[in-house]
This record gives sequence, C-alpha cells and structure tokens, in this order.
Amino acid sequence: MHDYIIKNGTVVTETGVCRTDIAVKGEKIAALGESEFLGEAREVIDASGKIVVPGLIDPHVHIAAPFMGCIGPLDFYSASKAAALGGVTSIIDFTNTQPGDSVLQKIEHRKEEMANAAIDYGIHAKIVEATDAIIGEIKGMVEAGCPTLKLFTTYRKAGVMIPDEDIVRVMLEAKKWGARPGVHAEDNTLSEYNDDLFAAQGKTDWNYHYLSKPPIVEGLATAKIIDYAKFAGCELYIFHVTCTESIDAIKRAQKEGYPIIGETCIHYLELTKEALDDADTGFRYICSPPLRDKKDNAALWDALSEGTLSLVSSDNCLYDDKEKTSFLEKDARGNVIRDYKKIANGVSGMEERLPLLMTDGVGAGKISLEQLVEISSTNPAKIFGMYPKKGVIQPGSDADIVLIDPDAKMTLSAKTLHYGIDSSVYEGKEVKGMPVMTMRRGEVIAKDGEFFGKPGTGQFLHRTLG
Ligand code: DUC
Ligand code: ZN
Ligand code: ZN
Ligand code: ZN
Repeated sequence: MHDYIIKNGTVVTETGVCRTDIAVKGEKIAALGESEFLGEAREVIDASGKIVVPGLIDPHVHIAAPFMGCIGPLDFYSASKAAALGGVTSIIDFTNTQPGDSVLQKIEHRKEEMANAAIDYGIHAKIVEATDAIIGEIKGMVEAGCPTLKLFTTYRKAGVMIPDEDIVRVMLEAKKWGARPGVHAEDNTLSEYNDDLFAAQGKTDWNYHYLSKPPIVEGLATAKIIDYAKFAGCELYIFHVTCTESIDAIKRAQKEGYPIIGETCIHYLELTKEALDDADTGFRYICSPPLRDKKDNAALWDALSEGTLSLVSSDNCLYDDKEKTSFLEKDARGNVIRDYKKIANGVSGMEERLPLLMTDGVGAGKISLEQLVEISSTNPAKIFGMYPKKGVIQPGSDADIVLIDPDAKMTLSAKTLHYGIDSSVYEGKEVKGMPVMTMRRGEVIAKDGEFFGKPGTGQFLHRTLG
C-alpha cells in the first residue's frame, strides 16, 4: 500500500515534461507510471492541470544570522513556513563564524539552531581566516557533511572579510579534501574607498550604496578570485552574480575549461537600483552586491538560459523596517539622517522565488519549465552534493514534490507573504503560477496557502561533493 498517488499531473524534470503518476511510500518516491498499474494508496492527490516539480532547493539563505547588528525576524521554523509556501523543501544556510571561532564547533552550534526546521537543511562552512587551526579543520568540515565553504572578500568592518592570502590557503587545502570554496566577490578596497569619499562629501543617501559598489567592484573581485582558483586548481562557486562584468569573467574561465560555477539571485533578475532613489522606501532595497540596471537583469536571464550561470537562489536575508533602520541617527530637529552604511544589507526571496520565476521566467518565455526546475532544484542538488536524493522526481529519491497551479495568481505583498514583516520589496507585484502543495519527504507540509509543517521534522543534509 502506497501512502500517496499523485495523478494526472504534468511532471517536469530537467530533461523533459511528461504525463505520469507518482506513487509515494514513506519518505520516498516509490514508482512512476500510470496510476492503474501503481497499486493502492492511502490517499490520491488529483494534480489535473497542475505542474509537478521536485521540491525547490534554496542553497543560499541567511536565517537568524547576526549581521551588521541585526538578526531578522525568523527562526528556522518560521522560515520553514515561508519557504514551504514558496515550494522550497531544502535550504542551505551558513555557520556564523567570527575570527577566533572553531568552524567545526560553529557547525555543531548551527545544527542546534536549525533543529526546529520543518524543511531539510544543510550548512555552508563560513571561513573568515586561515589560521593553522582552521586550515586543519577543513578535512573535518568535509567529514561533517559541510564540504562547501563560504568566503567573503568584503565586509571587513563586519568582521567576515578574509584576506587574499588566506583565500589561497583555503583553496589549496579545500582541493586536498574535496571541499569547494564559494565566494561573495566584491572588492573591499574600492568599496571602502568610495564609502570614505562619499562620507567626506556628506553623501550618505540610500543611492550612494549602489554608487559605492558599482559593477567594477564586483567584476574585479570575481576575476581575481577565479584566477586564484585557477592557481590553486580548485573548483569555485561564485555567489550572487549581478552584472555582465562577472558573467564575462565566468564565461571566459568556463570556456578555458575551469570548473567555475555561477549563481544569481531572484532580486537581481527582478529589481533595479532605482528603487534606492526613493527617500522613504529606498533603504529596503539595500543589499550586497547592489541591485543593478535593466540591462543587467536581461544579461542575467540570458546567462541562465545559456548555462553560464547554473542556478537562482534567494540570498534571503530580511529585516523589518524598524530593525533595518535601527542604527540611523537623528539630526537636531529629530529628522532621521539617511546613511546607507548603517542599513543591514539584505532582502527577502525564499517564498517569492518560484512565483517570480514562473511569471517573469517561464511566463515571459525567458526560460522553459525544464530550465526552471534545473536552476531552482536539480542544479542546486547536483552542485551541492544532494543528487539524486534531492532535485529529481524518480523512484528512490526523496518525495519532495511541489504542485504548481500555472493559472493561480497572487499579489506579492507583506500581507500575502509569510515572513511576518511589515513591508515587501515586491509590494504590489502580480504573479501568475503559484505553488499549491508542497510535500517534503512524503509529508504534505503546505497546501493552498496553509502550512502544516511540524517543528523539528526537517533533517540535516549531510552532503558530499562528487
Ligand atoms: N548580502 C546581503 O545583501 N545580505 C546578506 C549578506 C550579503 O552578502
Ligand atoms: Zn553574499
Ligand atoms: Zn548571502
Ligand atoms: Zn497565508
């Protein structure tokens, strides 16, 4: 007896679209085929008119992560709700490493913080220094199932920037043990130079955030990091690519045969930097790298479509207005002094990613349904060492299954999303193509806008790179 048969749906995998029914038993997909040959099930789910995709994986989120004095409103249970209602069944977050910390201890600590999740979760090991002790821990990070490392080339003042010489040391050691560095690539020297210059000129308004980190800041760091990886002979993952400068550097290295993997995030496809020009609401859009221009949105869609970039994450890192502006000071008359440097960086995206990819990707003809599955589920699973447990609908894989109603519409808003904050960077945006059921390892955790996930039912994803 199966637990579920999902019938009459249009099943999408990275290789194609087909009409097949799905039998689920326990946590796994038991069989595919015509339901009359699949046998009995406790419950039949009618997926007529629905698109059936493997559960989405968001390999780049920041939940309950102290950053620039803020931490955000979510814990891993409330984050699971927003994620599941956005069709996400697995996330990968990061250790909150600071100088002096043991990364291995931070992995164990992070697991404890993540233990109330209702979706599955992995951890990237954030490394902020290459002391002998930390270099000695890299083998242990791989053994702990956290073989993907996170390095920041910027945020010196937030205490997470790792010096260049340390990056090279980490890369050489990562190569030895089958770990892979991933980099937030922005040149700190240029960015801090601009911060100081603008501060001296009294230019602190929101828009100076993007002016302080123009595309050259990202392109320079990306190209340099790629060269370090060539030197070290290691694979490299580039987080949140936003502009042609970086796309071109990645494309060139890939053409030369180097294993360079590029990610972009949903907000870099959807939003532009003009949002920061609004004195009242511009702070909400401060994230790093900054939002860019319409031409960059288009270049990113093209880079995804042609495969230079492999996936779309959310970099979900959200704050309500009060927390995000909590470090601003007031002038003598009590007016808030707008200063982009005092705003915690980050925007939402976990819950919006699927409907936005459906609307502006598939709906607009920029990507196919197969590509949607590839960039939001299958590629993250393959790249982060979870395939074929995750990222595919086939017998033996986890029953992480999402039903999408291609005709269902919603207006994205703080009120319709489930982050529990008072604003949304997508406020008023109409989307078409909504997840209407999310199954995680054989359990329906979201359906028709309601969340049923129980705290602590998510599992740690012990990952190994191929
Ligand atoms: N960028 C953001 O916008 N938020 C979190 C961290 C980062 O690098
Ligand atoms: Zn980043
Ligand atoms: Zn991030
Ligand atoms: Zn709701």
